[in-house]
Amino acid sequence: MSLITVSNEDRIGTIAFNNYQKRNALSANLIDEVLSAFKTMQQNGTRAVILRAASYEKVWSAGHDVDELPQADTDPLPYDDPLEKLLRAVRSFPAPVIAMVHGSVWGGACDLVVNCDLVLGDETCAFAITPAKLGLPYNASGFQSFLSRLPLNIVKELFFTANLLTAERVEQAGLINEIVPQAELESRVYEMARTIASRSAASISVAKTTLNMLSQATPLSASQFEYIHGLRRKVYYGPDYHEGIQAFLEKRAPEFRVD
Ligand code: YZS
Repeated sequence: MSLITVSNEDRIGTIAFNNYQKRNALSANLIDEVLSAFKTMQQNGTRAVILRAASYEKVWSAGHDVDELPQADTDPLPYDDPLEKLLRAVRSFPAPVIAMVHGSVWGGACDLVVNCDLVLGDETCAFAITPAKLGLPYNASGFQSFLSRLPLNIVKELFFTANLLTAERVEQAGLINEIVPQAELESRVYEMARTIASRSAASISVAKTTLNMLSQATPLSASQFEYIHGLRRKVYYGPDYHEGIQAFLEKRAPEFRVD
């Protein structure tokens, strides 16, 4: 059975997560389906894509499928991880990708949302980024995506507390373009997509590519990158990551070492 639903009308594509049993966790299979939908939409000249959940539930997406994360001693978010492939597909899609968010957004799904070009949500939307609950060292490209969207102190609050930030807070911080009442969310999102589709596709495409490049243009030397990578390696080889994943699988709170 398909884990997403896909539709296309008037060159506006819709990709909807449809695996609520697993809280729309971003499994490799679900991501494969999304990547294939993006590919078809690109071939069809789709002018805007809306990324949403198939129904209005409490959770928009629970993030990376934790069952598919390595249990220890391996980089949990390498370049070829399915989530990373999805983020690159969103960034490189030649037309805008709009996240339409009802409900809570967790971990890697937050990274997905900040990589979307525009984000509209309703009063139920809330965002938590949770590597500190799993003892997981987040990757530099992920941090960069958050930093290109949010002030440093808000990124730190998200990563240090792993708490949900409410719709009001994320709107103030600039993560989201607009909070719209639930009853109007869908019509507002599709209205924005229709406006985009009526403008010059060539102009928008080059604007997206250029803005993405400029917003990510942080000079970092090779040795600084290797230093960061070494810090991450210590964490995914260390006890916290092992404990964090085990605790999730055993449905208990993690007990991180205090020394
Ligand atoms: O027990 P069953 O088989 O029914 O499965 C349960 C959950 O185990 C499953 N599920 C997940 N499976 C894999 N990966 C997930 N991320 C995930 N989340 C949930 O879905 C079934 C229903 O879950 P419940 O917990 O019973 O649902 P509910 O009581 O409605 O609570 C929903 C939330 C979303 C609050 C809860 O499931 C939750 O806290 N999930 C984990 C959220 C999270 O921390 N996600 C971040 C995962 N990590 C990442 O994306 C990054 C790698 S990082 O860690 O760096 O941020």
